[in-house]
Amino acid sequence: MKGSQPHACQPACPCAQDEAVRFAAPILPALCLFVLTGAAGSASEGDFGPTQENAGPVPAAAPAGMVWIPGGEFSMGCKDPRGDLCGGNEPMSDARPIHRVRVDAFWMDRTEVTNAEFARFVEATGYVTVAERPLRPEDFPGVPRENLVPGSVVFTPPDHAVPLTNALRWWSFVPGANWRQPTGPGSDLKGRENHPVVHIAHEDAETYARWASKRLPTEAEWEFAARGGRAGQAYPWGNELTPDGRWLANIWEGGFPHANSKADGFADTAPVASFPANGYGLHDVAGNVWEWCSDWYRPDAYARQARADAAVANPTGPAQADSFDPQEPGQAKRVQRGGSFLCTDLYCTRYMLGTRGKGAPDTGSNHVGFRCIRSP
Ligand SMILES: [Ca+2]
Ligand SMILES: [Ca+2]
Repeated sequence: MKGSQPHACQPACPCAQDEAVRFAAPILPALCLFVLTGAAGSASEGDFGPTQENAGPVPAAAPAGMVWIPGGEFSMGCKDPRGDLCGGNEPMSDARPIHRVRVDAFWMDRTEVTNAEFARFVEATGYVTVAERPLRPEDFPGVPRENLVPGSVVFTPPDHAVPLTNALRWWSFVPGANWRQPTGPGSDLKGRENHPVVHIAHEDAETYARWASKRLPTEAEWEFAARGGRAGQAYPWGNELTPDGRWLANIWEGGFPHANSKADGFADTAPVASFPANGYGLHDVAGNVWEWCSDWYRPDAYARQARADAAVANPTGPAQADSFDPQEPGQAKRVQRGGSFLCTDLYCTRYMLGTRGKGAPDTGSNHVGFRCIRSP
């Protein structure tokens, strides 16, 4: 990133680097929200070794909308990006140690699942997403019945700068918000058919995947694919956030959360594939919407699975009972990857390759979606 122009990044982060973001409202997605504190404690940086793709021909007849990911051995994780231009303020401790991992080949959706694709699934199956279902009083003891209304979490930014210490300043539970009504009653999908579907809970994504004879990727499969055959890069396109001043992902520019400059062209989700694909033909593996993976989250997952003597083959992450988020103990979480249109180097640089996100499985929001894979 040396030689980058400073104007390509945001002004200096207004937050102190040791400032903890503390909020544990169960309605909130994890995502960009958990920032600035190291999750896993110290871990060795490690080094990136080469990506060694599996040999062998690409099978004929690619499934519609999918690209071939050859699989192979690669270095998984990321270095502490603080101090790098555009590296943000987070140590990304949960993405270390960088370690060798091997994954088998698979097909992967070249884009996030779109509203049009999800609508075909719902039309064929009558599926009702988690955000559309009535809330059961027994699941919410003590909550008045009149408050038990279906809905989801929507980005509702203030019109002025606010301290980045409490995500409730820009997230709200909106009754009636769901994939059909991304910002709540009165909103719809008109003109958004080719945008990624949002307000997707983990089970919604899994159910869609099964219907499509696909599955969700493991975190290792997702990262191998997102790296596009390259090793140790900060972004799918290289090591500079905006080469030649070009924005190559739908993230957030300007003051967060109040003043999106839309320098990349989009304040909200963008139609899928609005930006160039990575080396494997995958679009939007950085930004646009977060993508669910099949793994349960814990911050020390890599330390537990890494081997010094060999690559870890096809890791699937910890068991549900072992899932742990120090920022919301007691809430098992699934891994999410890639960041979203709300990620910014002022607050959350999880569009950087190798970084990790997490979310309560029953909680979608208007920046969480998914894509699927299929084993050959
Ligand atoms: Ca944007
Ligand atoms: Ca994405």
